[in-house]
Amino acid sequence: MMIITKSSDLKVEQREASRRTISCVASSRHKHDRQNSQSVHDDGAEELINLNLLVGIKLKNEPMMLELTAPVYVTGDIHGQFSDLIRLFSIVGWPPKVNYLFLGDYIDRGNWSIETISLLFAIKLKYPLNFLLLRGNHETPTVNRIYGFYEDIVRRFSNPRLFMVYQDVFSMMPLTALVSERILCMHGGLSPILLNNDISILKQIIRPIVDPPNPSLAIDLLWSDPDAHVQGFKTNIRGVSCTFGPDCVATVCEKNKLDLIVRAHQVVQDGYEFFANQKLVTIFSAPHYCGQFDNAAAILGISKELVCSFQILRPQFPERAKTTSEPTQLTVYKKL
Ligand SMILES: [Mn+2]
Repeated sequence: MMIITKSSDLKVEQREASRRTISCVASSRHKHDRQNSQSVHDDGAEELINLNLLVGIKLKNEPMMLELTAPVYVTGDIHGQFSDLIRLFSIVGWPPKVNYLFLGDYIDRGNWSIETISLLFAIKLKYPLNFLLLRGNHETPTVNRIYGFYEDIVRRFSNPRLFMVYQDVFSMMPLTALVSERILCMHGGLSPILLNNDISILKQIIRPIVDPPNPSLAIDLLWSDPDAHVQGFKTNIRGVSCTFGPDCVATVCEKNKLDLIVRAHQVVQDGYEFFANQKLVTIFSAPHYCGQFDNAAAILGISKELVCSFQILRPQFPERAKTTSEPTQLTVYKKL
């Protein structure tokens, strides 16, 4: 399934793609500052709408559960931390040099949501087969209306359509990915529905889903959290979806012959954190999150042989010059 796009001058192409995106959103900032008026002008909104429409078609044609083959790098929450995303690509490799699977939450919280989602969508458009984007809970209108994305859009663009165009694209994003038949990935976590069904049910979720109902399989995949003190499923203190215990992870893995579940959705101090006897790992890829945490970010590398390792991005404080480290932990998941 995973096909690496071949090109002789990939780096040049990539730089051009990102520069175009940046110049488009930068021009919106500049023009807004200069004119600060309601008049209709070319603020880049039309170009972003076109980008969204094209990406929407790509996403719509993907299966609801992506099935891919390692090697791949799995990335957690980004939350508008554009410069950290650039740092991540610089360290791990610019697409399409390596395969990427992102686990959602591209926007909100950070200051550069539009730049972040635009760059990711531009790369998705150029390299759709080895640059894969799952949906996070922030890629839903009830959330991104409140946590920054909507305000970014209305402040910088005069086109009222733009916000809803983004929601249309988000409603088409796949919710899960299965790597080499052994590693299941999603943004949030497990659902009680997975106790009584095998994971093929994940392929049957119907799109578009603008705002997933609570409760539902879709909302659990986007919102649920592991909790070591829980057995089975319990109400989540977030007020949405549920929490699940290590026993649920063991059951779902055993039933579906899975080695590992990879999810994002929670800040973890080292950028990654294991749960349930290393059957589940949380990945978070926004270092120094919101400027309020001193967490590192991590990217999970899964080799062709299903050896998992973590690339760590340290927060960039002046007193801590170290920006990355060697892979810290190796866990071998053998294919049977
Ligand atoms: Mn989240």
